Amino acid sequence: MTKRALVTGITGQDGAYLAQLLLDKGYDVHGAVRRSSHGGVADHRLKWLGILDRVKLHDADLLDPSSLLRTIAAVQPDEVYNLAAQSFVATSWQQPILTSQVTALGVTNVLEAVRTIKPDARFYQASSSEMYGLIQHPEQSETTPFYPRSPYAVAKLYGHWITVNYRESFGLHASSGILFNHESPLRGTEFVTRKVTDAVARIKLGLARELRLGNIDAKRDWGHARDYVEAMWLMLQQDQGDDYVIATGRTTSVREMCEIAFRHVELSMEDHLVIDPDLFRPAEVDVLLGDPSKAREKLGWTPKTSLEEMIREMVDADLERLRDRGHRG
Ligand code: NAP
Ligand code: F7E
Repeated sequence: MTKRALVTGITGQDGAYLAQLLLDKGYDVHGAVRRSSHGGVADHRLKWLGILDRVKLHDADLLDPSSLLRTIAAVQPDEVYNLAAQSFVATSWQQPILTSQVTALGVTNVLEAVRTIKPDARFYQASSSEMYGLIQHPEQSETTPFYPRSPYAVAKLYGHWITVNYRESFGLHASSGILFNHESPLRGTEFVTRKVTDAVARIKLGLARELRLGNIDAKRDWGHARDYVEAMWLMLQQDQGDDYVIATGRTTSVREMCEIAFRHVELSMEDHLVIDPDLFRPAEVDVLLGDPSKAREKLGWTPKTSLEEMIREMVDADLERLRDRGHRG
């Protein structure tokens, strides 16, 4: 029997890679897409992966419960992956109410639709290492206490606990993946890795001269999105829903990540980097380092791509994109 999956946030970085993985596994893949005035732009990641014509898209917004109910009724999914969110931490201080509505309450909207229409569907919630914030232990695992440091992180904490609560209250097969930062050539350019690789490619091609960053002493545990979506799928293949940390177990500063990118194209970071105080955040998450032991032992999951390999892949993809654009004039 062909399995059916519904992915919210299918137009985002993870949604696109997850859709590709599920198609490769023979799933019938459906995505919930919110309305955009930029028709044909929102689905650019699905096009980049060459899978747009293989997924079925439904008009649904996390802020509109009836659109979720109708979509779940129409799709009758075996698995629901809730990846939709206002996901940019910096924006969450500019739009805290919207962030709470989508990233926190939106999770309840999806869970309610699942509980009402398809309670036997397996549910995945995209939780985040940002929930650890002001870290309470040098290595963060499923049992480390949370201390969120942004409206985004507070919203994700709600999403995490409402998922746990629906599992415990209603017996839903609901899992929360506490994913540490994961990146790829499909990452939005507002996030620091892609901002760096895009700028490095532009500087290399003579299209820009400088790269402006905020706090380059912040440290993150960075992995590849392609590896991380596999962990999401593995969670829903277990007999019971549960919570899992997905991380590499290595932490690197923004400064070192940036050096890797410049080194790849034989440029010196010092010649181009400008520190901009306006890019510092009201409250920072200084360092994150995940302990993925449980995922390794229970899911058999390990990351495949090193930070160096990923940054090189991202710089190369940005060089190619910019060169293509140049040819098209
Ligand atoms: P992303 O690229 O920003 O994608 C977010 C997706 O959510 C997009 O498809 C967006 O649609 C959709 N969306 C936003 N508001 C919506 C609404 N009101 N209704 C329906 N859809 C809406 O994020 P990502 O990096 O793929 O991350 C996927 C999920 O994992 C997010 O929940 C994020 O918070 C979480 N997460 C990410 C990381 C990471 O490092 N990437 C780590 C931990 C957790 P549009 O295309 O229309 O904007
Ligand atoms: O920042 C510092 C910034 O925006 C990383 C989201 O996917 O991962 C992501 O959240 C670090 C921070 O990611 C710039 O201050 C310095 O310390 O790439 P980021 P994030 O905030 O860690 C988590 C796990 C999620 O769940 C989120 O959805 O880099 N930094 N200078 C900068 N960051 C940005 N964006 N831009 C700068 O110029």
